[in-house]
Amino acid sequence: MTAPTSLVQERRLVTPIPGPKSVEALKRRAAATSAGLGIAIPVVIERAHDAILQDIDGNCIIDLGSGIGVTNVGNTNSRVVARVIEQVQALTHTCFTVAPYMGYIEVCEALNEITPGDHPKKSLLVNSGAEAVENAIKIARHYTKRPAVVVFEHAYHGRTNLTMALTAKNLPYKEGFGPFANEVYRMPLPYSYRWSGSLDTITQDSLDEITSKIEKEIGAHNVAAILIEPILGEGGFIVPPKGFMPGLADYAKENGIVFIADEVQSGFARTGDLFAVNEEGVVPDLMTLAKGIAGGLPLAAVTGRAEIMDSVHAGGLGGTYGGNPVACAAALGAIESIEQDRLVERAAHIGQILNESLNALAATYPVIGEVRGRGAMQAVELVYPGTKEPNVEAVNAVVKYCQSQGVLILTAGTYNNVIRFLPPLVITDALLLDALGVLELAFASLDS
Ligand code: PLZ
Repeated sequence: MTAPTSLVQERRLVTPIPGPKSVEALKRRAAATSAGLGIAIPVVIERAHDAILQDIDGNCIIDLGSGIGVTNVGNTNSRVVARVIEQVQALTHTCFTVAPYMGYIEVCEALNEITPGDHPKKSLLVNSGAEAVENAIKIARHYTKRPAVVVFEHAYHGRTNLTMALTAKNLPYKEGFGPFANEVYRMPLPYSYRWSGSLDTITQDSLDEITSKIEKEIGAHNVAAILIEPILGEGGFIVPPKGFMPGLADYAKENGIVFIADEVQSGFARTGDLFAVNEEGVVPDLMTLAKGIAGGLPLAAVTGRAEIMDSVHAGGLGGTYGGNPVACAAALGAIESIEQDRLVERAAHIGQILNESLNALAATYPVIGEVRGRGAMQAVELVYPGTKEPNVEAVNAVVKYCQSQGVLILTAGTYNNVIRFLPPLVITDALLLDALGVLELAFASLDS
């Protein structure tokens, strides 16, 4: 068997970013790939391990994005790689609904076990986060025989037709791609930094407003599902106030509504808990899972109450590739790594370092309006000093500076003014501190 990949965990620049080979390759990218695809950093990556990405010019870049929260266990994690190699040589595909195989069953058993709640659970495997969300809505509608879906401001749930309707932000996700699916109702989200009411009563006030809107505008008896990200990802790492998630889950329960937690970005140890809902002991009826589930291979899942998952007729759910054997092997490796390498604790530790450093920066640079997040899911919202006006200019300058020094960071936010930090949970303290040093220089280089 091939030895697991390794790469020295050090930032190292041998050319400017982008280097000459990347410049040439990016010309081919522009000529060959759809202009509809964005790009965060203008380099082409050749190999990676844990938190280091090496580009085709030989630059070693610190990855603070994990491919948007995917490589929680590190890139080319050795447990994932070993299982993938073994699996790809044994069986590449049958289609689970044609002829089953053990990997799919084992992943579902693991998910039923590790997700919150000790009631009987079942799972469905698919290929992407959007597909998981679509299936969760299909199942909730089938189970309740109701049409309406309640979603929130600042939400992100995917790019397919139904999930575009569920996603809040127009540009870039929805512009020109309609018409969208109907029976989707958007509710206000208690975004404390931008909440106009009193912060003392934000939880109760927002819950009252939402439940009153549901009663008046939809009728609770017409609502199949309430769908929410426990910490909003693309929306800018908005953490709903304490008590909000439990309050929403209780309301759903009282009204026979399926409560769905979209943990695609917040799940798999990211927040210093296995799942973000664990923080307040919320037990969703269904959860949508993806990204961190399989250490970089395409896999996603819906996991939840057996009676809901089993309410669908045989043949009602499926897909050619869902739960592909190689992706399942990767998931078993990733789940093993989360447990054996104690990544929940590691995420909490990373979160502490990140949060302290970002708060220290905020004390010096008034362009940072707020530091927020949980565990290794932290962000800063940038504003024009003394106001809450979104400062996209500063975000772009900081991102560009970091890139030029070999640090990859991602942005987010409804107003495009949030910098988010989602490092692999195996990042060393030394590498993280090096990246944070670069970030400090980036803020120091701003004009204001
Ligand atoms: N639900 C909470 O964060 C994916 C989007 C990247 P897919 N977020 C990254 C982009 O620009 O396309 C996401 C998410 C939440 C669902 C999804 C969708 O997951 O695997 O990208 O379909």
